[in-house]
Amino acid sequence: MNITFYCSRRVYSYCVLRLMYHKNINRYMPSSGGSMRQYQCNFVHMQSSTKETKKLSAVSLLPTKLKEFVEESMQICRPSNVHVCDGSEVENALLIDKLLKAGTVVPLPKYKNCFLARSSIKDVARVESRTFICTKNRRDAVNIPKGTTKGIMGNWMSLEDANEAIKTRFDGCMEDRTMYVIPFSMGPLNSPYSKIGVQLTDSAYVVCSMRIMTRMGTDVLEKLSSNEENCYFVKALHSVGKPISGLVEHSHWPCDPERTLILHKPEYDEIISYGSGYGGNSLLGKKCFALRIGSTIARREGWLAEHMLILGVTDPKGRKRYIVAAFPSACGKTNMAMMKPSLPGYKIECVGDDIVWMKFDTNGQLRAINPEFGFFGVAPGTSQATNPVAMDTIFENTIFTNVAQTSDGGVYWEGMEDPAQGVTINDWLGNSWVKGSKTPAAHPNSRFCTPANQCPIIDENWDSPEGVPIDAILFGGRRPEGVPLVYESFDWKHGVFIGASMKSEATAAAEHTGKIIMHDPFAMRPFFGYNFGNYLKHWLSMENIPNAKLPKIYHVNWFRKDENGKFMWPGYGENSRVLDWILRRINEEPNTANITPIGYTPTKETFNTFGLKVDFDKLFSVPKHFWTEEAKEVANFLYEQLDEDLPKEIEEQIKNLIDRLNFSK
Ligand code: OXD
Ligand code: MN
Repeated sequence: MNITFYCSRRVYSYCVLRLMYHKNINRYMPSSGGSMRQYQCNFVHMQSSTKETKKLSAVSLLPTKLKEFVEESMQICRPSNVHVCDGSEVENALLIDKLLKAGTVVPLPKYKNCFLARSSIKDVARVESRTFICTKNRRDAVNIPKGTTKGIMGNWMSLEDANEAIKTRFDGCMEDRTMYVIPFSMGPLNSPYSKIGVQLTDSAYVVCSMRIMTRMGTDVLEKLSSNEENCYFVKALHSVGKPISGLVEHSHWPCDPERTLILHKPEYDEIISYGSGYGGNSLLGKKCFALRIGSTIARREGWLAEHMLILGVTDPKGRKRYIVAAFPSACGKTNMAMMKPSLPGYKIECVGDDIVWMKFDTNGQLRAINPEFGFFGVAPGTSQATNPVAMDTIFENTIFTNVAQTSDGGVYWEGMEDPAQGVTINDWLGNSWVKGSKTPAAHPNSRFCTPANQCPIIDENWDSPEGVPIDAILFGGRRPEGVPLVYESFDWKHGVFIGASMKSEATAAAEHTGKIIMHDPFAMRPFFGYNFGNYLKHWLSMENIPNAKLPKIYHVNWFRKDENGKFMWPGYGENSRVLDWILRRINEEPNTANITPIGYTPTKETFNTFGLKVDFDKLFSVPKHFWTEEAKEVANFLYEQLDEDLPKEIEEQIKNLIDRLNFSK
């Protein structure tokens, strides 16, 4: 193999210093310089005066475990170059330049340092049907449904089949390309809650996006080698696959959609992703690590890795609380995390919009970090009206994917304010587009990938190694019928049952289409790293943590419609009224709740609807007929999906709900 190694002077110096330290070398002479070169050097041992003339690449100088991972993957993928990433501005500029030359991205001169990528039409979303958890025993990865029921909580593949699939896909898949080595941290590098990963990829688009979404580069390498005996990292191997000849018009976006496969081996903390460059399939720190592998690590270590936003809310008296909320993909987590509250005196600050890692500390306080470093948000629907904070965040240092482009060098998507007179639009495929066209301008799952610290309301503790204290957990979804705006669980077990019963209208974030209502327990259905029954047991076990102060649990639904199909609640900034009530509950204000069969709902006196035209009674009604059907359907779902894996406590919750409904008016 004749491979060229690239890295920056910084990475190389780091590697050389390590080697000098370990091998007792006193001096080295770099034979080349520059910002991003092929580095090699001669080492001089002062004691023996011997001059080592061996060419040493940055890879050969990496911590042993990492070196082995890279070298083994090089043997399989056979790249022509290897580039160890340092995460610097210079490196990023170099890669963007490469992407511009390849036509993978185009510049957006209207904004500062923003680019637009157009993917292949066959590679636009997560592919849940091709995503697998690979374990020795099937039941460790997925719950076993009853009889012939099809399981919907993830897919299992045996390790043997996975290894065979990897062999047939990865053999020589990086020939004539560069393999990038991306050291990254999920969470602040110095936080006890954080974990390190290393992703190998053949996509420069992925490197640039990972630089936005994670803390990546030389600092992470340094952290890895600071404790070489316990050098731990999650291994993530990614290839877009070879370009396929049939997709000539998208040759700038190599992918292999027919053979795409996303595999997770939780027993080895490994991720292997092939064939797709789309974010959820290729930015392996996000769904693959922070949720699927993360949830298995969390179970092992006694914490929670969840599909949730984190926000800080300060009331008019200056009391601040942090809240996490789990909504299925594309249900408005980013909007809520960046909410501009309509209620006077309230302030919202954003910690994260998609993923949370949280753990009870030794004082029993639940503390959370956002393991990510950026936002990979759904663009359509984002506007000055719906999310002005996001609009103030995303027009700098951002990679947009599959949005429409305007003739003045900007972007456009459905819901966004119209461009100025005379400005024309090209849709996400690059074709000329006019308002009223049958096809959308932007792909419904088009995204912005933007640094979190650009958010004008980013919380002062968003990057804090100790995380933030959590006082409430919200579950929610798009429920057009029957489900009140907000209700509170009776206790922790009931809250876990509410999470298990979550449902929502399908979205464009994955391959599902249509407005069907799908079960999405804990908003984790596509992201469980292990058997959902065991996941429920893990959540239930939090009650046994000595002195754990269990946060209150709520269900919210911004999407209830009236008999004319109109939304009953204005949503967005008005959702601060729901937070106001939740804070009253947390602060144990008296007379704030009515008891209903499904949980506590707000009293009219303590839920602020001042200035709004809403029908309070309808918004909070708990229709007996609807809920009796709902309870039956949820019970059926849980019994059929989980069968033997259904925890006794959840069975009890089902019975209790049915009993409460039977005895209600
Ligand atoms: C996401 C998703 O991209 O949930 O965040 O699909
Ligand atoms: Mn998500």
